[in-house]
Amino acid sequence: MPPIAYLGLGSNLGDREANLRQAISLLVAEGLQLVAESSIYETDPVDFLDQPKFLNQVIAVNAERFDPISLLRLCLETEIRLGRVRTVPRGARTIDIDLLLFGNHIISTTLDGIELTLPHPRMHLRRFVLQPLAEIAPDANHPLLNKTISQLLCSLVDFSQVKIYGR
Ligand code: PH2
Ligand code: MG
Ligand code: MG
Repeated sequence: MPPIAYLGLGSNLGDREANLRQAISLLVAEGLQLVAESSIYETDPVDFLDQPKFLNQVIAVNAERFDPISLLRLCLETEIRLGRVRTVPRGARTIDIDLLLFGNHIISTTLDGIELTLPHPRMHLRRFVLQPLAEIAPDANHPLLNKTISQLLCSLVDFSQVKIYGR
């Protein structure tokens, strides 16, 4: 079985839907094989509330040609290629690409100034991550909490709005 990685995509600036699509095509062009794609969800902002609504989506990729750091580097490079400028932490962005899970890896490291924590340290607290993730991988395991994604979603206390985006 090849290692499956789950990526969380988010956009709340510009043409949000086009930003998600372009992110996926750039990632695929760089050698990631798309295994599954959730619906697109429109979500209320969390953490930093005074910003536009997000579109969020989760994708599963076959990451056999990557290790966790090189995959994270690809995500960050793709954000830059799509014009992301980092101003307010957790604020508005054209595109955010977060590495949520990489197989069952548990990692906390910094390499060349890039911080990597796996599983993503806040993924289990966020409805805008767990709901799309549960759509494509309800039985995936959170290796640190030893719970499935659907179990995490059932006990989630984030009730911010996350609804399927009608195009
Ligand atoms: N990302 C954040 C902060 N808040 N809220 C929503 N709804 N969706 C996001 O992707 C998001 C957020 C920081 O990465
Ligand atoms: Mg993020
Ligand atoms: Mg990010």
